[in-house]
Amino acid sequence: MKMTFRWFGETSDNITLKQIKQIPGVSGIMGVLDDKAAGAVWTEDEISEYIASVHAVGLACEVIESVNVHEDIKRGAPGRDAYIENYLRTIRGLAKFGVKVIVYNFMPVFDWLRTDLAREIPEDGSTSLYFDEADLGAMTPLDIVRKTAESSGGFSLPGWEPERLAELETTLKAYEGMTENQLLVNYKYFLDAVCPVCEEAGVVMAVHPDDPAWNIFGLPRIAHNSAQLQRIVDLNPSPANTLCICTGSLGTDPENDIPAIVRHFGERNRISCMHIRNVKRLGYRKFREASHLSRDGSLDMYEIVKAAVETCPGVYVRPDHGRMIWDETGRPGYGLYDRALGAAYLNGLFEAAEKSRRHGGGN
Ligand SMILES: [Mn+2]
Repeated sequence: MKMTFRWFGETSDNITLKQIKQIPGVSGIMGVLDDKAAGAVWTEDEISEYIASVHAVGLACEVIESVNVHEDIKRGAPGRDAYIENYLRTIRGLAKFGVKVIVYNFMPVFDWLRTDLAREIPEDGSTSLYFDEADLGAMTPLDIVRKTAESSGGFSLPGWEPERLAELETTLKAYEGMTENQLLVNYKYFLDAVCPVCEEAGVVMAVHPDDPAWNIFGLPRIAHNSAQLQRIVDLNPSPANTLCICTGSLGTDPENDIPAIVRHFGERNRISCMHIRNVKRLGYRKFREASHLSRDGSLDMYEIVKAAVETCPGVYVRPDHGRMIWDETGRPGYGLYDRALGAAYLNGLFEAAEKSRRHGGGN
């Protein structure tokens, strides 16, 4: 297990690399060039400068997240080939500077979605990200993007910066009538183009599951349960076609057995990275994010870590969204304190699971 921490870059993150370096057991970051629009090329200069800044504090930078896929690619629109060409250039550039895993998603229009970014947890007064489908019912996609921008302390919903709001309606319209199968056909076209280049460059793609784990606003979504993830794996047999298992995203659906999913895809060498966090389900399509501890949420974190230790021990992992605690302010879900506690807890579970395995106690 290589424990890492998400970092948005010097100008987009209020957390410093030095702070990350001081978290016990964290050896690297999962990075992102946060100001890059979907479809834009990440130039070699930009990549090398970013990665050099990470290396300068003694952290590794072998995973890059949110190399976002342009909507034209997901929609199969005529412009897709040019955007795929850009994507290939970015892949080659990242690989050149030591990146091994590229995390992306194939969710139409929306990345993760919440109805409240700072819901107070009654037991302790901390706040966390929250979702209730019933609240979403009364809101339009535009409402939710606006509300997110207003309540996020200057940070916007991934992909939907306020200045792009005007495009949202057009983009949503373009998906009207699209079926899951059409989306999968477009997805295969994308994978068939990128996988050979990844293999040549020595890097793998890792798709992040849908968050929450169901369809929203009538848009087709194709990555939120084991059968769907298997379908993605089957789209292209390349070893570069891998998964980023995000336990909190998949865990929003009680039907998803996360340890079983980890074992299934881990045994098949299809997991290259994991976001390991807990989630507390509160009812039908209603949940809040919790501390990473098993007892605070709906997931058995020990069983998840044990499954990973036993089937894919080399994966990159990181804690994921944390609560806001100790009066911290910052990017919702991405404060320092609760994620650092999460990393420490996960490291404890790894040590226990690894020793248990070595001593023959695990099966
Ligand atoms: Mn995640």
